[in-house]
Amino acid sequence: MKITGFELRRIAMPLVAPFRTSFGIETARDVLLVRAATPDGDGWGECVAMSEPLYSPEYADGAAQVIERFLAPRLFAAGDLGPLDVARLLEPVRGHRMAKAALETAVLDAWLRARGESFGSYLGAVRDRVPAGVSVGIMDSIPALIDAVAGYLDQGYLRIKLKIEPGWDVEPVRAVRERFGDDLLLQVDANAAYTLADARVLAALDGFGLLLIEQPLAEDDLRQHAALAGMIRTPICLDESIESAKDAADALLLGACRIINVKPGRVGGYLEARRIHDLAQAHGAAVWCGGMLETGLGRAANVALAALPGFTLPGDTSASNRYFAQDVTEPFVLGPDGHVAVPSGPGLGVEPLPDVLAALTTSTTWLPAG
Ligand code: NPG
Repeated sequence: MKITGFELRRIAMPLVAPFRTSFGIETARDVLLVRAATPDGDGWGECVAMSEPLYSPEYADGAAQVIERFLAPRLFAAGDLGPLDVARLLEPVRGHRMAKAALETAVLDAWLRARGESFGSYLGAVRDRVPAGVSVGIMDSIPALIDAVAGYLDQGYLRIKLKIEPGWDVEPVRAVRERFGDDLLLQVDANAAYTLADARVLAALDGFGLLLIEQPLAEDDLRQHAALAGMIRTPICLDESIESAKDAADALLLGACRIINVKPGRVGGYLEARRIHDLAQAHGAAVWCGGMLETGLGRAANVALAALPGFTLPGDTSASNRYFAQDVTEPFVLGPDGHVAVPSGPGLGVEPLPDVLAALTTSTTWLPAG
């Protein structure tokens, strides 16, 4: 396939409510979109890097720059290419997985659209809809948290993830359990906010029947996660620590986690995400699909990935209106059964709405091939 150029487009998406995690508060999503232009049509990739390097070292301005200066030129120099070539061609550039993932996704989308095949079909989806979980940010008070959770359960979400940090952990979990009962599928996410010295607080969560605790410790410490696993009963799930299938293999072999949150952007793309799925399945470990406040473009691909057979836990694959009053595509909606439909059209199966895209765009840069 011939790529004639990449368009880098920045869009500003206001959030319906501030989203607070242990690493910061988001009030708007500053998104970098990549459009791959080919003679047979376009493909889209969404870069999940945030505007600041707080969740990971990548950030949107840096991703745009590394694509422009180092990544796109490597793809242009290769001439004709397919989606399986992208990671190999970009491999000499260290890191920058979110930037690489956006390029690979745009190429894969263009390629699949030209072939008339959907992301789900290509990746190996076995379901046409996926159960939706929702991530609930840190709140100012327990009553505000209870109201937020009640609202999401009324909408039909099947699983609740509470963001936690030191000082906002046992009490909010206890309050949600007491109010909504033991049957609620409940998990927590610390975004690396604790140390091994906090093991007693983390063990205090054992009594609440959580599905998992996500990324309690620092991203670069698999061994301490393995040690923590011996001190608490709640299964450990890793997110930030897993940047590749190799990391996943290390973590599973070390006993650092029993579950993996697969975020395609964090691991360099959907093809590496599928490798992690395959590896975890072979190892008997569960995976689920994470989210990074994606627009409908990124959400479409995530929902397709979440439909693979090893994705046995509900993901952060919520409806568009969890975050945005106006999505850039037709919105993803929560069905009455708490599921989101997997798009079946070619490629991502969704298109940016031209007027909405234009209204949200803050800048565009055209990178021509050759
Ligand atoms: O539903 O898209 C979503 C967001 C789910 O909590 C969520 N994401 O740590 O997993 C996370 C968190 C996140 C958001 C991480 C934005 C990084 C950026």
